Amino acid sequence: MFSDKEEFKSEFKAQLESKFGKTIDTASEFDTYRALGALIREKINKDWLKTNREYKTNKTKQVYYFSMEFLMGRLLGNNLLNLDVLSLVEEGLADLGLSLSELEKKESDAGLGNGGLGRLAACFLDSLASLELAGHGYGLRYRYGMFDQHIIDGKQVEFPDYWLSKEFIWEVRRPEDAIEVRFGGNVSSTRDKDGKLHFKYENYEPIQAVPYDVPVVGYHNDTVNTLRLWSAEPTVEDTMTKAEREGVFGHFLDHKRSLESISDFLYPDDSTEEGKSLRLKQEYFLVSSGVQSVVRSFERLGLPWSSFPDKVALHINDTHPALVIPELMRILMDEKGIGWEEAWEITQSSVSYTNHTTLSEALESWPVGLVRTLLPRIFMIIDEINERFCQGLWKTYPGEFDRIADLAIVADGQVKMAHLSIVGSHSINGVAKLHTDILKEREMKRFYNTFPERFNNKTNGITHRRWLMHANSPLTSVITEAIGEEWMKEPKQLTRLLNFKDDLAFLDKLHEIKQENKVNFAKWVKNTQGITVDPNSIFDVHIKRLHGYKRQLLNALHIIHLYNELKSDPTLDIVPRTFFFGAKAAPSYHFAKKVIQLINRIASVVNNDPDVKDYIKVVFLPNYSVSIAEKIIPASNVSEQISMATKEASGTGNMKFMMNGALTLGTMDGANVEIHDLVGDDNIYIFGLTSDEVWDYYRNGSYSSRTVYENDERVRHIMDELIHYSPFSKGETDFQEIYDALLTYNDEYFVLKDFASYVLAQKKVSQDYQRKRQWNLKSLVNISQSGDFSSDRTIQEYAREIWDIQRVKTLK
Ligand code: HBZ
Repeated sequence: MFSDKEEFKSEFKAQLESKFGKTIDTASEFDTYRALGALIREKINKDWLKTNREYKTNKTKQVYYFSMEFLMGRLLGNNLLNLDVLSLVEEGLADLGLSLSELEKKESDAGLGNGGLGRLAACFLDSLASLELAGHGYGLRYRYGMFDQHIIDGKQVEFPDYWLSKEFIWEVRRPEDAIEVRFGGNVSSTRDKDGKLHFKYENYEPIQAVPYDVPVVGYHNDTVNTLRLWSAEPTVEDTMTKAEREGVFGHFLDHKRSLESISDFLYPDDSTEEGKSLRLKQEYFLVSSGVQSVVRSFERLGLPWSSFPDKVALHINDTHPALVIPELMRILMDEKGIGWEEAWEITQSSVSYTNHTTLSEALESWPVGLVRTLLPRIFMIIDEINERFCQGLWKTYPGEFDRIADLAIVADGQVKMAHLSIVGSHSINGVAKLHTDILKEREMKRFYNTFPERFNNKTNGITHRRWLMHANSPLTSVITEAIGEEWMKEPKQLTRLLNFKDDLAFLDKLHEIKQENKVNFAKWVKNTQGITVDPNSIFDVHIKRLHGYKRQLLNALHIIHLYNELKSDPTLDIVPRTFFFGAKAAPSYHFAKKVIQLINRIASVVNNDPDVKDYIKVVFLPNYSVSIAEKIIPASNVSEQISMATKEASGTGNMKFMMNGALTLGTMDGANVEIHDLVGDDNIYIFGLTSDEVWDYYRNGSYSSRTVYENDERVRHIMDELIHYSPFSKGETDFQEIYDALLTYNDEYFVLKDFASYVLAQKKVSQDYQRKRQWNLKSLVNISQSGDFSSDRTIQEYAREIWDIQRVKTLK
């Protein structure tokens, strides 16, 4: 890499001159950022080549992680960290009068994801490379990522996120590896003299998929894996031919644009399936280009097809890429001449699937007519998979029509993608223990009874490199001073911090770091939002997508309650708190947008009321992103993880906060259950109904939000303030919809039901926060147990139990 700081400086200056024709004095900050990026890329390239060569020569088994989303965030800082040149570069730049942290800000966040699912994929890539595992990401190169959120007049307004306008310095376009993907048209079949059927696909529309490769750098090793992002780029020839055929040269550009639109934008809905045909096109575009390129690489090994599953693992991140299954079948049968049984065996042994949700509105299904028109050959194959599967079921469960109809892949005029994924995979996993149990015992019970051996749990994780070492370097240093460096490669070693639980000086140090992070964050809030926040107040943070089940509304109602208490007794002794929110709502999710409006209304009331503003403050951070998460999590005291039990599959934010010493205030949902198991009752604030209690309410149908309203005066007061004249309603009907959801429609997510217990838990938080030493001890326990939630642990489990892959070489 660089032998020392001086070498870095001279290479950097040379780069600036040769590539950009600039000197330190004449270069803009953006030029210097690009020059630094180009220099680092050159260094990475060598190891990238070496890694690829090594995989090829050793015929290493490769994992391809297919995901419609990779929420990468910024890459510069993390690449420098993983390359072990972070401080060298930082110091070198400082010598030249430049600040690395300022240059880092020049990079746009690669926001190619909605939330947890997309960020998990990004953490997994970091762990794969860091553990020297041959695993790559396959995704789409959206021209527009997750929308840019502005708050105007207290409401969310969406703007396009044209992240590529700034040039994405890490990608390499590889036109030589382009693939043709085909849509529409029709299929005819003929029989040869041996009676074998041959399918001919005609009149289709071809689209070029051009890969852009992004290097994924492992931590302190020589491994560089690949994130391959496909872009739809029609060839001029195709477009011209079509225009010629149809005699519409005038529409040449329209046609070109309509083809390109496939990889234009990320769908911003994280938990509802809209069933748009462009979305299905995107899914097949990713799948077909990806599987074709995987098959090409496999063929270069010169091995028999039967060894495909020994060399390739295809993982599907939720059902979005489920067409991997029929696409691989199509290639093996139609292009390679393999028979159904063998093709099926190969496919099923190669594919594995992760489920991320049990929300019924998020389950994908596509109308048969749409699939048949857009992907005629793929539909035929899905239909045949379904036929054979149902026949098999008939043999095991003769006469059980209901069961078979319930399990069928094609039913009620729909293709059910979860069913296709289960039937076509050898492994199906949930993302936390509770979630996997719910899949096995409830949502996928019949499938579990049919294929029990396929189901397994892989509790999510996060990369401690980005979320602790990079985001919180002061805490990283203190940990390392105490227990040495090994934890960085083996995060479970963080448990050694427990040896310091009686060390007052160490606990004080943890406290000082948190304070320092809070002060810095408060400065950032002042600069960007113009809001003054008190670093001595409790930083209580609720950052995640806005969704009914995540219950930002419960937090908001509680703030109204605190406000009411303070107004009725201004002498009330309350511990000052700052409530931070960051959340994007899907543009078409009206209710979620109303909650954002309510939070902003509460902020404007509370922050401007002289009676309360020194005790409670509310800050809504617009355009919540990976970069904002990296700033706020190290500065947090309380982590709000308050979903309605049974609804949050895992959560990963909860893990990031814990690792940075914040205490969880949460329900027994998702991975909160496992955090609770690890830290124990004293080091977490658990409240609300448990999953079993929720199931009981469902079974009895006995929940009545109206009864809560009638019996709890506090609830009544808050609810009435939403619709009657109050500082929050301002006499308008803005929040009628929220009122109705909670009372007229019986509160789908049990917000009012859990209100009382949430208030109690929040009180306990305030009391405990005042006992500094105990609080710091709780914080220490959380950090020390967080190693279990490193995505390195998760990825090792996937590698061993699902993908059957091993480390390529040992760590340096
Ligand atoms: O996946 C999330 C779960 O809600 C969360 O509990 C879990 O921790 C995380 C990682 O396993 N699910 C999502 O983030 N889902 C999506 O973002 C999504 C995106 C597009 C869709 C559907 C869901 O069409």
